[in-house]
Amino acid sequence: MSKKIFSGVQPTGNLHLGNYLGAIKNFVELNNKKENECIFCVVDLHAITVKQDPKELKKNIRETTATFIASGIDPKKSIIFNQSMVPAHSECAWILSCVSRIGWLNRMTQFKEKAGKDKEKASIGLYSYPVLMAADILLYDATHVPVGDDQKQHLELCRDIAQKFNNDFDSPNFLKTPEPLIQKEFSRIMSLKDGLKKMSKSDPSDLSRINLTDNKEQIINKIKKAKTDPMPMPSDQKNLSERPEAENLLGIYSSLVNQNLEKSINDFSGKNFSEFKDKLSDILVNEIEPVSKEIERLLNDQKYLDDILLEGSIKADKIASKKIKNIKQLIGF
Ligand code: AQP
Repeated sequence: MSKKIFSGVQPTGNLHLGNYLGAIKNFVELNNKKENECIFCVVDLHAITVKQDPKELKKNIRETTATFIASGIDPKKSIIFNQSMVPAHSECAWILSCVSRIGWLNRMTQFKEKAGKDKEKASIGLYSYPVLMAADILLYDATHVPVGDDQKQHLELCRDIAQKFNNDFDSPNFLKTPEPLIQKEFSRIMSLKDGLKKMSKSDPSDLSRINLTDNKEQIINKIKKAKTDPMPMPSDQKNLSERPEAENLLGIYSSLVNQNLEKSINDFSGKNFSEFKDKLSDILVNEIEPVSKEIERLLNDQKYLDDILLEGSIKADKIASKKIKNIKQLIGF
């Protein structure tokens, strides 16, 4: 069955192994299926929910675009564009924010995590971020949204918003409720420094993540310094959750070699971490180094990247402006 795919990545720099294994690899697989219609968005409006340096933001928009292409998304097959070039996203987000309920947003755990203790000082944009995300998806009638595990709650909210809009305006199935596409295993990659914390772009420690722009030496060094525990490699899954760093590294390994956790545990059962880390570094270098080199090459051709975004935004705008016109009609504008 053909799928209409929509997903986005924030151009906030330092795209990492979590983004890659949790989301981008999945994008590439979906892009490669002939029957799918895919739209991949550089969500720059989401990025400004926290303060951004304008020059850095511009650079990061190109870098995220380059990462999509270097990872294997074909811009001839899929639409790649940046959100701020299509005005319907902002318009639709406002309309949907009038349909959404404060109680729903109050339950979003990502806001609580990102705003931290000082919620009063967080931007309103950071709070209403999931409504903009719903607008992104619903404008394109997406049937499936590939995301990492951390976005599951936002996807559920998107479905609630779509259903409420359809009820409020007596238009059954007008906004399509999308299905999340979340990897069954290894959908949340954790920090290399703390197995209980998500690997994240905004972690102040660069050693906490493998960046997709890291070279061979950096990858090897980061894996060498990755936190472990004093015990030998685990021999079964029992009590593995009490060893979050071992579980995370084994998860990364399993995801990269495409095998289940049990098989990876058997491969390294009782061995020293150093032996496992050498193997993991080799595999990571093999997977990430070509991507990193291609990102570097593409970044030297800014015009190519800007043209991809311009072409993509023209195509996206055609779809989104039609939908927003219908939305406006329904609400009586
Ligand atoms: N650690 C992760 N494991 C698995 N998937 C992940 N994703 C992010 N981190 C992990 C998935 O990557 C996609 C793009 O994410 P994003 O850049 O839009 O935003 P994010 O989830 O807020 O990513 P970060 O790294 O945590 O950014 P910061 O530090 O800026 O907040 C999404 O599908 C996400 O699920």
